Amino acid sequence: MNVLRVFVRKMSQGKKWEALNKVGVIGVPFEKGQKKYGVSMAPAAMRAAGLIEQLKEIDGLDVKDYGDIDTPGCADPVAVDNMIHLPLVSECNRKLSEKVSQILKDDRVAVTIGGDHSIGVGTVDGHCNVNKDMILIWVDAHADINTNKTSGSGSVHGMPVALLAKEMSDYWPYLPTMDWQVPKFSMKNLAYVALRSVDEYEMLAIQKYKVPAFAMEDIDQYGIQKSIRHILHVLDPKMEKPIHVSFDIDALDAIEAPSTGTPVRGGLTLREGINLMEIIHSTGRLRAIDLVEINPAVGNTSDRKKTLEAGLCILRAGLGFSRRGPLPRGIKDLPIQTFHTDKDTKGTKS
Ligand SMILES: [Mn+2]
Repeated sequence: MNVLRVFVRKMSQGKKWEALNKVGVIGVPFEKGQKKYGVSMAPAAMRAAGLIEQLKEIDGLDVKDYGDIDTPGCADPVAVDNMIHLPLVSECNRKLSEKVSQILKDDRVAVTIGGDHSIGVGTVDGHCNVNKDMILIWVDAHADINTNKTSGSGSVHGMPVALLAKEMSDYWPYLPTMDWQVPKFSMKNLAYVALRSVDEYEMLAIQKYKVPAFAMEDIDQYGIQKSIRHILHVLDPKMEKPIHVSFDIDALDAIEAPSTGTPVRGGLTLREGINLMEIIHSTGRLRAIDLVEINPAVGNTSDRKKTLEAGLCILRAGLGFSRRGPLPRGIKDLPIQTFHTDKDTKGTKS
C-alpha cells in the first residue's frame, strides 16, 4: 500500500517536460498603446525578413502561421483618464487573448509578434486562461507596471503588468471596455530582466510584492546565466510550471536594437539576450514568447536591419536553434564532444 502511494505521488508530481516542437506564430500590427508611428509594421517587416522560413530551418520545428490579428482602427467611443486609446487597446487584446489560448490548446508554443507592449495584456491573459500557474519573465528596459494614476505619459504600453496582476486590481478605477479581462495573474509568478528605466511607483510595486527584478546592475554583478537560473529557481523550485517570456526589444542595448520607440543605452548585449532564451528553452517548459516594440520606422535602413535580425536571433534561440550547429536530420545520439572538460585536460603539460 505504501509503495503504491509513493508511486502514485511520484507520478502526480511534476510531469516530465519536453520542449514542444510545434509553434504557432501570430502577428499583432497594433501601435495605439503608445504615441509613435511605425511599431504596427513590425509583423510585416519580420515576415519580410524571413521570420517563418528561419523558424522552419530549426531542426524538427513544425511552424504554423496564424496570420495577423485584425486590429481595430476606429475612433475611441469612451475616454478614460490618462489612458490613451484604451477601447482600442482593449479590443485588440480581447482578440489576441483568444488567439493565444487557441494556439496553446493546439499544443503549440505561442509566438506573438507585436505591436507595442500593451499587447502583453492579451498574450498573458490568453496563456493564463489555459495554464493558470504559468510564470512570466518580463525582459524589458522598463517595468511596464504603471497605472493610469502613476503613468507620466498615459500610454498603455507602460501599464500591461499592472493590468494583468490581481494584486494590483484595487489600484485601478473601473475601466470601461475591459470587462472581458479579469486580472488572474499573480505577481508571485513574475520576474524582470534587463531593467534600467524604472519609475518611482513602479519601484514601489516591485518592492512591495517582492518581485525578483534583475536590473542591468544585477546582471553586471551575477552574469546573465546566474541571473536567469536564479529567477527560474525562485519562481518555480519544483520546475513544473509553463513559462511565458515577454521580450521587449528595448531590453537589448540601443546599439543592438536601435529601431524601437523608447531606447535606453546600457542594455543587454545580443549574446546575453540569446543566451537567456537558450537557457529558458532548455527547461522544455517555454510555452509563449512575445516579441514587441520593434519599430521599423525608427532609424535608417541599417538600424532597421540590425533590429529585425536581433529579433530573429532572440526568437530562434527560444525555439531551439543551436549556435553549435545542427546535426543531419534524424541523427540525435552521436557522442559529439563540444568542449574539453577538466578531466580531459588534467595531467596534460602546458
Ligand atoms: Mn515593455
